[in-house]
Amino acid sequence: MALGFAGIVPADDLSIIVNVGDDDRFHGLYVCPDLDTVLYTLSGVVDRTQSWGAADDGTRALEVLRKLNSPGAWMKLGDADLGLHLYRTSRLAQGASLTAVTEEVSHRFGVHCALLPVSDEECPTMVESATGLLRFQEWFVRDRAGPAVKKLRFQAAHRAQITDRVRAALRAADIVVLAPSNPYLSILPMLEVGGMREALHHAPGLKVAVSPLIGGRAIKGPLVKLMSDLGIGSSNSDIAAIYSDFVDVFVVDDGDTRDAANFSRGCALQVTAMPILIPDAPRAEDLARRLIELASARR
Ligand code: FO1
Ligand code: CA
Repeated sequence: MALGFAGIVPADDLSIIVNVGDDDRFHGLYVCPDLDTVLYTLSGVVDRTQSWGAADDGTRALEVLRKLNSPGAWMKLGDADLGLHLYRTSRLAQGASLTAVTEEVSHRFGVHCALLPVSDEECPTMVESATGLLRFQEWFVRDRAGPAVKKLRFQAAHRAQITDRVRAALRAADIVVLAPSNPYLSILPMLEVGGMREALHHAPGLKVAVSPLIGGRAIKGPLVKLMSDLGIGSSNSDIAAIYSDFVDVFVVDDGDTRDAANFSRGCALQVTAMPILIPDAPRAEDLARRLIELASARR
């Protein structure tokens, strides 16, 4: 999604607000997987098979950490990736904000749009699971998203605040797009940060959410299993309901128009269908263009 907009919108006009609920410390280093995934993707160095981490990265440091039984060595941090975490951790220790460090890093990686952590405060997503209370990466990577999820906890997010940069970006935007990510693991952790829902309510631009489902299945990740663990339906209408208090348009795949027609009758949202599968940059750009057209048509 980010790739699509970055390909067609001038860098100065684009802000990407990123989840920090997945962030954690490993070997004393501060790791921000979602910020780094966007950074690596936009700078063209992402490992395309994994869709996270840097391409052709080495594992020399990790092998030493594993030999030393360093806790958390199940998290695959590549050698080049570790360089980024070293830099970020030392700048944070000097008192720089995560927003400032991310800006430094992204400019040096050749990414010129605004890459904005939703908050400068730590707001880890906690997973209350069948095997106990886990940090997000423990559940997702170490335990391979296996333990059934009873509840997701965003307590730290409730106490944290969105940054001034995030608030300003939402106020200035002609269109705010909620990416087709997992609503529970990637979007809700941002909506739960103090000030976010209010900022979205007051955002004057068109607010659009893109469904993460095609033909009733998640394009990637554990969405349908997670929602069934949580006892929540995982249809387009269930997902639209999560966003319905502030979103203007819910976008479903053009193969799901019948689904869309059924649920849009009962809700205030406008439901629109278009091709939402974005396997490559041209398709992502095509979707971004169509979304921008929605906003232009409204003005
Ligand atoms: N995902 C995995 O499935 N296994 C890993 O070992 C792993 C390591 C990792 C290291 C750095 C990084 O930025 C991301 C990493 N991810 C890994 C992805 C990470 O778990 C993300 O939080 C997921 O993409 C979910 O958003
Ligand atoms: Ca994530």
